Amino acid sequence: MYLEKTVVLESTENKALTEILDDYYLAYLSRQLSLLGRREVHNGRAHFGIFGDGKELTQIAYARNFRKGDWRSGYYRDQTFMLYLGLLQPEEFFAMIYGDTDLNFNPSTGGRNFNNHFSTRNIDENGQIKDLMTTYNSASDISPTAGQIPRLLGLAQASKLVREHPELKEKLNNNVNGNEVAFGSIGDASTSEGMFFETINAAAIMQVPLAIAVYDDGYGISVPKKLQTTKESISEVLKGFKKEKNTNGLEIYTCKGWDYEDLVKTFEKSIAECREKQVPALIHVQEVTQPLGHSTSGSHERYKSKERLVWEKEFDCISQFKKWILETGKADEAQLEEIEKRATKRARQARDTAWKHYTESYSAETESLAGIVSQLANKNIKSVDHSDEFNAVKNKLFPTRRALFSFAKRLKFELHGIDGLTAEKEDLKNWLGKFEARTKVMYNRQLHREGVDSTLNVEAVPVQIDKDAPMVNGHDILAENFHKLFAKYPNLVTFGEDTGFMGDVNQGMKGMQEAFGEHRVSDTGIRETTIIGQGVGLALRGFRPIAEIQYLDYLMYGLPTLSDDLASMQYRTMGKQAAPMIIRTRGHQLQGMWHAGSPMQMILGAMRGIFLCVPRNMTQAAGMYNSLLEGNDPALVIEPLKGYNVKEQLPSNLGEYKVAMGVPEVLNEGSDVTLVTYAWNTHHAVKAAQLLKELKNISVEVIDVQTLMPFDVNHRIVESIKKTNKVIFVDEDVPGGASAYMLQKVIDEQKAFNYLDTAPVTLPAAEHRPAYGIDGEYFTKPTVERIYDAIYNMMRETNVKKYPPLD
Ligand SMILES: Cc1ncc(C[n+]2csc(CCOP(=O)(O)OP(=O)(O)O)c2C)c(N)n1
Ligand SMILES: [Mg+2]
Repeated sequence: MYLEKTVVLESTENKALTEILDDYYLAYLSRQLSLLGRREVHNGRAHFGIFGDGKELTQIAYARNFRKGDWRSGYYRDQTFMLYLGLLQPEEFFAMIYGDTDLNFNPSTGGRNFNNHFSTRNIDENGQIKDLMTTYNSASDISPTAGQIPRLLGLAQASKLVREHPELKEKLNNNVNGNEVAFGSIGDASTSEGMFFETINAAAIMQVPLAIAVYDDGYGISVPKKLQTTKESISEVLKGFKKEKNTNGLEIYTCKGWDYEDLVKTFEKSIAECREKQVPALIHVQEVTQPLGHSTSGSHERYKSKERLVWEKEFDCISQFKKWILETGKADEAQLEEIEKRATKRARQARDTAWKHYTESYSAETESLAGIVSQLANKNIKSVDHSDEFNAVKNKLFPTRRALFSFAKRLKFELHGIDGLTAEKEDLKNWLGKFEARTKVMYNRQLHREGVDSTLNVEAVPVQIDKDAPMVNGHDILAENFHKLFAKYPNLVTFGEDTGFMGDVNQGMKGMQEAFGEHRVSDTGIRETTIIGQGVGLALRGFRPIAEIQYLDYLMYGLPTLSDDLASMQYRTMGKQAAPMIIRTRGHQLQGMWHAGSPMQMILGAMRGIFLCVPRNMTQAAGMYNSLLEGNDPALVIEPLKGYNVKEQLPSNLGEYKVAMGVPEVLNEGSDVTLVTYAWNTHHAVKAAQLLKELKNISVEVIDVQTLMPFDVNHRIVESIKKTNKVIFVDEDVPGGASAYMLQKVIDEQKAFNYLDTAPVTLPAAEHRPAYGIDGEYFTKPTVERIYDAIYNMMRETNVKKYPPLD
């Protein structure tokens, strides 16, 4: 616990007393931090702040029960919880508000995330997830309300899996012991979110050690409980979930946020039972206050009634705690005053240290820029003397990199037209280069794993097909390959709708549950958000989960968790946290508005940070799974729905061969037009290429990108265009969707524009969803004939004589 202990006393009674006074110190310190933090924003030394005032006692009582190996997944009010465990230092509290980018000083966010968004490391620089039983652990916080809840399911499930299968312990490098609890926290209003209810239901069914404390301060910003929660009470609402004798369900507890004894008792009991029996617990902490209002962005006097404000003052948990200490004679006024003084001093010191650290981090760069500005001033040329503007930037109360960089860039623009000043121009150029490189590290790196565990490092291993290889259904290749993977990786688990008993709706997991057990291959309810959450939590604790979403069109139900949590995890923690999970789904084509969609643009836009694999057949899909399990990047694999019952040759090195990420494959060599595509359209493309060759002697180079994220890392496509001078992008997303993404990558990033002799073409699906049936699909999506038309017309553009109109 982070504290300067009051006095160390011997007897049990005295120990309890010391603990109480320590708690008072911590609650008071935390409140001072909130007060000072708010002031920093209002003084203009920080942009924004959100604090945990009013919730101090609740969190102390909650954190008391946290053990090494446990996991927290909470929200922005949890500063006292984190202080109690020593996971937050007062200095760091301020460093977060200022946005200090020094990861040593601001380890939770490195300046990337809001203040009070906490995290601990779960992965080391070598990509090893380990030693989690020796530390207090916290998933990294996100701002979307209730977004922290789905992952609790996986964090808790990991304990259950290991308790029931102790042999897993060793396979997880002893990162999970089986007795750990996943501690969640959420505001009362955020329980209105669907993902909260979905998680409660799943946890109550699965019976996992998950505790959720609801901090009920009666408001979600300004909107009161009566508009948020039925009967104005989440514990009342959830009564139907309550565990009865011989049923599954949830234990529900209530207590009051200003009553220290009640809080301590309730949390002790609820967490002990949750830990021992692995029954989820909901602790509804009522009558909580929010003395400083929601955040620094507003004032609660605007929407709280006078009576409420009076009540909040009286029932402030620290005032009530003090009253109780005095009334029960545990300490006198003078003792408490001494504690208060000490806490206030500590908070101020922390603020000053953090501010100094933040501002000094600018010193070297500011000074070297000052040198350039004064060199210019010494030239005695009025137009190049920018000392005054520079001093204004330098003396800003709140220094920012933006102000410095913007000044330096503009200075560069100004000097550009002026003759001479060679040395100064060179110095400025160097300054800008160095500054930008440093800023990039601070803000633009770590979207994906960058060390030895980057999946980009996994090299391709060719698939081996023996001469007499049998032709089997696509799903058999997947199933046999998964069989090898489950044997090879003892921490591999999979789950989803119909994944377990049935082996998924398309039989890719056929026989897996029988072979590897229900704990590793399991069914879930229909609940895409928490299927993803389950994966995130399990991956954080060292499992390798494959979370199955039954069809690509239903990925949308899991999208918030994929986008807000999984995709941003690596980035928002600067690589300190990774959840290397695979999302397995299937889609693109198979007749039906919600069974044939290909919403790639949605994924490309919302899921940067997650690899996107788009195999054209099951041999390729299996090779992708083989690669992904060797790296630590999360990935989505979309198996082509039409391919399960198509025959493929059975490889002889299943589980071994690998597809390199971001490396396209040329399926058909050609010299007239480059056709770039992926997934099922590769088949249409190859057929169209054959037909064009046969009928018109047009030679098409067909390129399968294999993965959309990463995309053609070695710029293979532009090499093809250098030869053909024409490019067409074919896919079955909406116009302006993934085809436009590929176009941007190739034309803009790979600079293919210089090599084109006709306009680049995109051939996507129609704007609407794919209509039902063979015809509905045919007249919505790209086809062999449409590809033929498009390519012929491109040829015609450069040689009208040779290629007369098709009609
Ligand atoms: C999905 C989403 N919607 C809206 C918001 C904006 N927002 C931030 S906090 C908040 C209120 C949350 O209230 P509550 O859950 O009671 O927590 P409290 O702040 O009162 O502790 C809202 C609406 C958000 N962050 N995320
Ligand atoms: Mg609230």
